[in-house]
Amino acid sequence: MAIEKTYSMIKPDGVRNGHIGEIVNRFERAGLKVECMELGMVSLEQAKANYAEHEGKPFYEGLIKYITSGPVVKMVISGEGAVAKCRSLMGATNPAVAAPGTIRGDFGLVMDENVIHGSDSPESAAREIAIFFN
Ligand SMILES: Nc1nc2c(ncn2[C@@H]2O[C@H](COP(=O)(O)OP(=O)(O)O)[C@@H](O)[C@H]2O)c(=O)[nH]1
Ligand SMILES: [Mg+2]
Repeated sequence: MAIEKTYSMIKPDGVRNGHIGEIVNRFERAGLKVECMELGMVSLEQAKANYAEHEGKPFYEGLIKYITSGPVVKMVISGEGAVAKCRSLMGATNPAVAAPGTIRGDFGLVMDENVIHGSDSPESAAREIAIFFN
C-alpha cells in the first residue's frame, strides 16, 4: 500500500437527505484526509466524462440526468490505500445488498440513488480528479 488520492462524490440524494457530515466523519474516522471539497453542480460535460465507461448501457441516460440534477459534494480524499478504503466504506453498488455499516447500506435504498461515488482504481482516481478539480 501507499499514500493514494481518490475522487469521492456525495451524490444528489446524499446531499438532499442530509448525509454530508456523517459521510465526511466516516472518512476521517477511518484515517483518511479530505484534501479538497466543493459543494456544487456537476456539468453535463463532467458527468459524461466521469461515466464514459457506462455510455450505451440501459441506465446511462438516467445516471447522467440524475448526477446533474442537484448539488453534490466533490472531494479529493487521501491516505494509505485510499482508493480501496473509500470503496469499502461505501459498500456495494446496489444499496439493497450493501452491508449494514457501509455508507450505501445505511443511507441508500435503490441503485439509481446510491448516495456516493468513489473511484475504482488509482488510474480512475487521477482521471476523475482532473475532471472535477483543476
Ligand atoms: N439503475 C441502474 N443504475 C446502475 C446500474 N449499474 C450501475 N448503476 C449506476 O451507475 C453508477 C456507476 O456504476 P458502477 O461504476 O458500476 O458502480 P460504482 O463504481 O459502485 O458506483 C452506480 O453507482 C449506479 O448509480 C444498474 O444496473 N441500474
Ligand atoms: Mg464505478
